[in-house]
Parts: sequence; C-alpha cells; structure tokens
Amino acid sequence: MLNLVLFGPPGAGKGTQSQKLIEKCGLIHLSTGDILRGEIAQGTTLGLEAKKLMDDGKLVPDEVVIGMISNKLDANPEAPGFIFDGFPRTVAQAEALDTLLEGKNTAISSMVALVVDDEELEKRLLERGKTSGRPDDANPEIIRKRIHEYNSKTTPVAEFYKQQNKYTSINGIGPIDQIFADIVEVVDAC
Ligand code: B4P
Repeated sequence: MLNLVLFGPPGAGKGTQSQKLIEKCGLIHLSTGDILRGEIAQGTTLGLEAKKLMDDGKLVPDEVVIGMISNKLDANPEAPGFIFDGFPRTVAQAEALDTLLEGKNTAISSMVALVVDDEELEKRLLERGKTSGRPDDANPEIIRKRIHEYNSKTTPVAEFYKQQNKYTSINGIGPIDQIFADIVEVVDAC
C-alpha cells in the first residue's frame, strides 16, 4: 500500500500535484483543506467554526482534522493507498496519523516536501485569489499569517518524518510537469 504525504507551505503546489498523482496512481486523495471547505459549503457546525479560523489564516484544532481523517480512512477500506495533502500540519497530527494507520496494519511510505520561497508563495496565492473566491487567498496579510503558521507549527512535521527516514525534498518552482516527474522519481512505486 502506498501512503504518501505531500508536504509544503500554503501555495507550494500540494493540491496541484495531488491531482496528477491520483490520475497516475489511482490513490485516494485526502485533502483536509478540501474537506473543511466542503463542510463550510454545507453550512455544518464544524464548517462554521472552521471558517472563522481559516479566513483568519489560522490552523483548525488538531482533534477536528484528526477526526475527519479517521472517518475518511474508515470509509475507504479497499483503497490501494492514500495521498495526504495538507495533513499532517502539526506533530500531534503526525503522531495521530501513525496510530490510525498502525490500526489498519499500514504506515506512511514517504513524505515529499515541495520547497518554494515565500515571495513565490504570496504571488501564487494572490493570483489564485482572483478566481478562487477564497477569503484566505485574497489578502496579503492573511497569506503572510498562513506562512507564519506553517513556519511555527508545521515545519517540525518534516523533522518527524526525517527521523523515520521517510523525508525527501523537491524544488517546487518551475513547470508543473517537471515537478511531477521529480515526485514520481522519488515515489518510484506507480
Ligand atoms: P489548504 O487547502 O491545504 O490550502 P493551501 O495550503 O493553500 O493549498 P495548496 O498548497 O494545496 O495549494 P496549491 O499549492 O496546490 O489549507 C487551507 C486552510 O485550511 C489552512 O490555512 C487551515 O486553516 C485549514 N487546514 C487545512 N488542513 C489543516 C490541518 N491539517 N490542520 C489544521 N488546519 C488545516 O496551489 C496554489 C496555487 O499555486 C494554485 O493556484 C496553483 O495553480 C499554483 N501553482 C501550483 N504549482 C505551481 C507551479 N509549479 N508554478 C506556478 N504556480 C503553481
């Protein structure tokens, strides 16, 4: 079973590359950002709570996103593997994911981190904000707050996977197809 974590700051290309990996490898895509935006669109209590935090560039509480991922894993017992996109974003989430996968007799195969500098991230997200309708893409101040959240709470997750010898980083700047080719070379499984 191939279980891949796509890692990187907001705007690094995680969602973009996940779509290409799904087409090639037939894995199940689990994006916590997409699931949360789905909850917001449906106007659920969880969505209303999450919206306040997301619009302000903050992370949603660990227990909320861990519960969402646990439900999705249970809902896909026959999956050939998963792409985790935007999850885990804290060490507590990474530890919880290890436990959830252990309970299913599987584990994370590897983490691929997309490396992109802050200036490029801000440019990409502001560009996407012109059409995405996402409040968190529309305001440079919120984008900088998201990058700050990433630097303070999410970067330690890379260390967590480095200690398990599962971490590889890739240059996330350049043509999307070239970056995808680099990921496929690292993953080497589909
Ligand atoms: P996400 O939905 O994960 O948002 P993201 O990081 O902005 O998306 P992504 O990184 O996938 O976008 P992509 O680079 O593909 O999270 C949103 C919010 O949800 C978080 O701030 C947080 O509040 C909450 N949340 C989600 N998960 C959570 C968790 N686990 N714990 C707590 N809170 C959580 O795309 C960016 C743009 O770049 C696109 O327009 C794309 O076309 C472009 N692009 C991609 N590759 C490019 C390239 N090579 N060159 C030029 N442009 C490129």
